[in-house]
Amino acid sequence: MNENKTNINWFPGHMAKTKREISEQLKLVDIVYEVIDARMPLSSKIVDIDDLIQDKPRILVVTKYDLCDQKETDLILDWYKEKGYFVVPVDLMNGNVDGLLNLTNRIMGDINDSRKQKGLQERSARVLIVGAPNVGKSTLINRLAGKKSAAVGNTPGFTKSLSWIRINPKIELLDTPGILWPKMSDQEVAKTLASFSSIKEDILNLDDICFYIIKKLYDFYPERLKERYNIMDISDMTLVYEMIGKKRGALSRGGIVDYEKVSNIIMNDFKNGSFGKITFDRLK
Ligand SMILES: Nc1nc2c(ncn2[C@@H]2O[C@H](COP(=O)(O)OP(=O)(O)OP(=O)(O)O)[C@@H](O)[C@H]2O)c(=O)[nH]1
Ligand SMILES: [Mg+2]
Repeated sequence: MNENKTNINWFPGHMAKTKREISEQLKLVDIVYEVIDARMPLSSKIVDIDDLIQDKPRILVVTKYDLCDQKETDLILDWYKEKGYFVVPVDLMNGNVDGLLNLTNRIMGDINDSRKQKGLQERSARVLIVGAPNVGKSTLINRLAGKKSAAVGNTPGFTKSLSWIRINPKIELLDTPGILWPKMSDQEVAKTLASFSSIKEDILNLDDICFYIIKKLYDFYPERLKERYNIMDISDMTLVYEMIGKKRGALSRGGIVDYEKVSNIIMNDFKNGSFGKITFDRLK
């Protein structure tokens, strides 16, 4: 198996550029939707987002709620709520986004009240979506915009012209989401993100991610690991791989277990939801 890759390069220059672009865009927006993944509501959170969006009202939009272990995820969402966040879980595949739209209108109502007091006109809410890779930003935009979406024109005076999509008479959305990075320097966070494909598999090696997935399943969902692979002890990962390889026929010529095939089996099973609804984060 491959040796551990311990140092991850997060391209700080690229990150700084993205942040600069987002802070430019922020001048034009009223409300930020910060998108996080319900299966990793802590790990997929952008760490230094508060500096970036400062006092803009923000809603934590928790996507993939249909895929998470709701009991565990709700504990973390309650904790966010206690800290004063607006939190809206969504299932973008089957559910609706009415709760998110209603909350947006409510927040914008307050903004418009204070605009009126200053003698300014009421206006529609301008929303910017930010979040880590693969958390569902584009799906959210498409879901909000629906079929009746139409670009409402570019904002002048900006180097890259921005397109706004009108969601309804009261809400407009910036059509390109801002992609930001969570706390990748933390190996645990990086591996959780890799497990749910929020960072590319080639950044961390596949065996490391699979070991991590097996370990997390063992810690949090041991009965499911037992059910699928008949594994009850993970003290020796080589044995774990042997078991899975034999059980699933991942053998090379001569009947020797093919470790690479086993890693692919684990990853595919995990991605296909074979272990059921899962949440990998826990409050400390
Ligand atoms: N089951 C389920 N899948 C979702 C949900 N939201 C998004 N997805 C899936 O998650 C994957 C990533 O969604 P995208 O919308 O492309 O994510 P993104 O944040 O735009 O990703 P990048 O553009 O790569 O940063 C897609 O396969 C979506 O179908 C959800 O609420 N439930
Ligand atoms: Mg996208």
